[in-house]
Amino acid sequence: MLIHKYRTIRSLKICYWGPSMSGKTFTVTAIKVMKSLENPKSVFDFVTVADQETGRTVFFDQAVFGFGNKPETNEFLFKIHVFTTAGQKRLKETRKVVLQGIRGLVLVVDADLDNWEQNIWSLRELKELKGNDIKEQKIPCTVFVNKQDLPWGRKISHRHVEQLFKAAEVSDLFPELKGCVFGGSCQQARDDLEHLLRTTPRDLILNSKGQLKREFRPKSFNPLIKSLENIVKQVIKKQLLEK
Ligand SMILES: Nc1nc2c(ncn2[C@@H]2O[C@H](COP(=O)(O)OP(=O)(O)OP(=O)(O)O)[C@@H](O)[C@H]2O)c(=O)[nH]1
Ligand SMILES: [Mg+2]
Repeated sequence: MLIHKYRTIRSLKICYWGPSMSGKTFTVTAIKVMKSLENPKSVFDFVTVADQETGRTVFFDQAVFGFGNKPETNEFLFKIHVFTTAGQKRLKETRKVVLQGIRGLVLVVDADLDNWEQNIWSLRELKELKGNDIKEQKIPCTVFVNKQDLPWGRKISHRHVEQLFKAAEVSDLFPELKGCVFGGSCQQARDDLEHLLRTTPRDLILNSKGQLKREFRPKSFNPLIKSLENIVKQVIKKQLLEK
């Protein structure tokens, strides 16, 4: 019965939201790379459109990932469409478009203390553009506090998220943050993966199908992947309860 219910779920759209240069594109790219290494079939699509000079997103990035392996098949129960917004202030109109039809949000916080105000600005804009829908439809979120590789004294951690949400006056939109806040660094994740691939023999880290064995996934990838897996679980649970 449960499987039957799952089949009725169509594509689910998740949006990564946060200020420019907070690491949205980097995070989704890192997840795509790890999923491709562990199970290439779980990545259906990946498109990123960036300004050639600055590397900043000009419209959005899109990735389509498979989630929930059907037992003993190569198929997935869910196709998750992941979008990142273009964070630059001048691209507000594109963000409005990307927000349409979202079922869940990953709020990417820039841990650099110098960017505290940018985080506030970005959260306030989310409230302005989508606040009513988030409240009425109870759109869930996870929070990924990126750039934890920055030195102490220059960064905020996952413990400061409540304070940040209060300052941005968005606490009412996301009242239940417990267990949904993850701190990590996509730069660290990339460095750790590079180090693994450079220093460890392939036949040790790859299985007979040429896929990266799960136990070799660098730990630094976990907060990135968990913030997505957690929102996917929240969204699916919500959809099932609503049916
Ligand atoms: N130190 C550090 N820097 C990071 C990290 N993640 C991202 N950055 C820096 O931030 C830059 C921008 O990252 P992107 O992923 O392109 O940022 P974005 O949020 O997609 O930016 P927009 O597309 O403009 O919205 C990177 O090139 C890095 O220099 C991190 O974990 N640690
Ligand atoms: Mg981007």
